[in-house]
Amino acid sequence: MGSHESPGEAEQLPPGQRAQTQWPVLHYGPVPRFKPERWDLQVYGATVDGTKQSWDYGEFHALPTAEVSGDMHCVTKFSLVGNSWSGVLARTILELAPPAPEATHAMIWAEYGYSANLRIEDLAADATILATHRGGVELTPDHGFPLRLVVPHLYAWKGPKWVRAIEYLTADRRGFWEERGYHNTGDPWHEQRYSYQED
Ligand SMILES: Nc1nc2c(c(=O)[nH]1)N[C@H]1C(S)=C(S)[C@@H](COP(=O)(O)O)O[C@H]1N2
Ligand SMILES: [Mo]
Repeated sequence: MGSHESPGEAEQLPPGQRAQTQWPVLHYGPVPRFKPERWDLQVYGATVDGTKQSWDYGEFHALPTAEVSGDMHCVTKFSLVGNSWSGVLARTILELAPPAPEATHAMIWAEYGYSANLRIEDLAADATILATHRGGVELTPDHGFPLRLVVPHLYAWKGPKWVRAIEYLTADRRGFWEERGYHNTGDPWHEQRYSYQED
């Protein structure tokens, strides 16, 4: 078995996944309509100084950007591979709006109340990105425009489309799918699909 860290032709997929080149649209509920003047990205909860921070659309687009590669593994067993994502690293947000030392997790909030919980270290990972583009092409509304989170080392439900906020937590709390039978951690390399697999 090769390492999933090694790029190239012999790329390994997590167990039970198959690679797909077509990018399907998959989400619960309607596609939100983007209203630039109403849009912001907020960081609140257990921040280091207890204050909420936010960036409006213009401010967010002035943040330093990065490009990372990362596969997208859906728990329904398709994997979208060979993606390059660009946007703002989640780590950049952690630096600009740091969590309190006692913060252990974060809830990522999207339009219409969709949410996913992560560990702070999942946000700090090298390839975790608030993506605006895939393959240099701006995301379409179906795929999360204007902003989606991509966490390549976890199942794709952990990456909300239409992200609006990051809430730092001092104790873990389950997000939308985690409350509905999916695994709290969702590591595809350990095939952590369902909550009944948690010990
Ligand atoms: N807001 C929101 N984000 C979401 C979802 C959702 O239902 N709502 N579904 C997740 C799941 S299960 C997957 S597989 C991916 C699908 O992303 P895509 O439609 O761009 O392929 O989005 C994730 N992000
Ligand atoms: Mo998914």
